[in-house]
Parts: sequence; C-alpha cells; structure tokens
Amino acid sequence: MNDVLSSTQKKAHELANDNAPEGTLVVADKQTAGRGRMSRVWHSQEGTGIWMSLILRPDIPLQKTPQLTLLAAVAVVQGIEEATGLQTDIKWPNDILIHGKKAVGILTEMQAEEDRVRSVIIGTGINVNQEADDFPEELKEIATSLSLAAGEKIDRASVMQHILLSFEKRYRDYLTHGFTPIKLLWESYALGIGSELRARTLNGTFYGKALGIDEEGVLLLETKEGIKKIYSADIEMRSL
Ligand code: BTX
Repeated sequence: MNDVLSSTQKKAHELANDNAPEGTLVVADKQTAGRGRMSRVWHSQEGTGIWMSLILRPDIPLQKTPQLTLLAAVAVVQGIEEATGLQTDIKWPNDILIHGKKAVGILTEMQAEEDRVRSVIIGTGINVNQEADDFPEELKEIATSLSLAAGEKIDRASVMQHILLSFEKRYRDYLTHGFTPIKLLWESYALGIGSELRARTLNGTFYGKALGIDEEGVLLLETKEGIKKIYSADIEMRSL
C-alpha cells in the first residue's frame, strides 16, 4: 500500500518489467495521474477510493486478453455485493454503474512479446466514500460512489478483500474451464444486451442492437450492414 502514486498502473508496469510475479498488487490511497482508457484522466482523490493494479501472467493468446476485463468486472460486481449488499450493473466493456452512474472503471493493459502475453495489468478504480461534492464539476452528473448509493460510510478494506477473493475464484475457474462460465455470469450482470446502442470506436461510430458478447469477449452489434464485432468503444444506450 502506497500513500501517493502518480498511477498504480504505471507502477505495476515497472514492477512487471522487473519480473514481479503473478498476483502482485499495487494499491495507492491517492493517485496524482490516475488514468483511464485512451489517456483519459481518472479522478483518484485521497482517502476515498480503491485505486489498485494487479499483475497477472496468464498463458493465453493475445486476442483473449479482453476476456480478463470482463472477468474483473464480474469479480468487482460480486465483491461489492458481498461486502456491501449493493447491486451494480456492468456496461460493456469496463464500466460498473449504480443507477446509471459510474462507480468503478477498469483498465486492462498488457505487455506482450510477439504473440505471447508477458503480463496483463488490471487497473481498477472504485469510488467508495466520495460525497457528491468530492467529484469535480464535469463528473458530478456521471459519477457516484458506493457510500452515496448505500447512504453510509463503507469499509474500503472489506470491499477490496471481497473483490480480490472473488477475482481469485473466477480467475482459477477461467484458467481451468475457460471463458464460458465467466461469460454467463457477465451476461447476467450486463446492461443493454438486446437494446439499441451507439458504439463510438476509433474506426467510427456504429448504431445497432447489442446481441451479446462472443467467446472472445467481443461485443456483437447487429447493424444495418450486418453483425459487427466491437473490440473497444464507448457505448451509449439510445432510445429510438
Ligand atoms: P475510461 O476511459 O472508461 O473512463 C474515463 C472517464 O471516466 C473519464 O474521461 C471521466 O469522464 C470519467 N471519470 C474519471 N474519473 C472518474 C471517477 N473517479 N469516477 C467516475 N468516472 C470518472 C476507466 O477508463 C478506467 C479507469 C481505471 C482507473 C484505475 S485506478 C487504478 C489504476 N491506475 C490507473 O492509473 N488507472 C487504473
């Protein structure tokens, strides 16, 4: 546990480069440069959240690493429910929402050599004890915390412990039985399957009905042009 880090993700990459073993966890009480996908900022205030990055070294092909984001999301949903009783939803691929507002973000990054995974680093940011006023103006409408949802202060250590225990179980399942059991759990917590969505990707914006995820964890979108595989995107639900 570190008091302040620029980013637990950055520190975990350094440790992974120095051959840190699978299961190494970097945790900080505050991040000064917490990051989301595509270099976005992740607001990581002191003393309020869980900011952590876990190093994994799975023996899986590169194209399967997105599955680990979905596995992590399932573990977070289950850990939060076990620790607090709160029910949360997953919005593909990496947001965990409470009543439509973001309480958790997950960032999966990997280090690879040719077609081999050297390490996968799963960064998780969980808003635990923020009050509404703790969020900067631009997040007030879109972010929430576990304590705002529960109406009481939440023990961060307990949430973290339940999430890590759940992660360990799901990860063992995954290494032994593959992605199918995780996929079923993920679908049971997912929002928007069967609904019309807008997916903004680096290659353009696509509209269509979310059919679900495939065996690789990729989102299948039924568009007018046919079924499109979405590997990474920002998703917006739309009412037609
Ligand atoms: P993302 O790119 O899906 O989401 C980033 C977006 O989420 C931001 O652009 C902003 O709109 C919004 N946002 C920023 N901070 C918060 C917050 N505290 N609560 C709710 N919404 C917010 C999501 O990326 C992945 C985030 C991973 C963060 C963890 S923390 C531990 C590890 N270290 C690190 O630097 N990143 C990861």
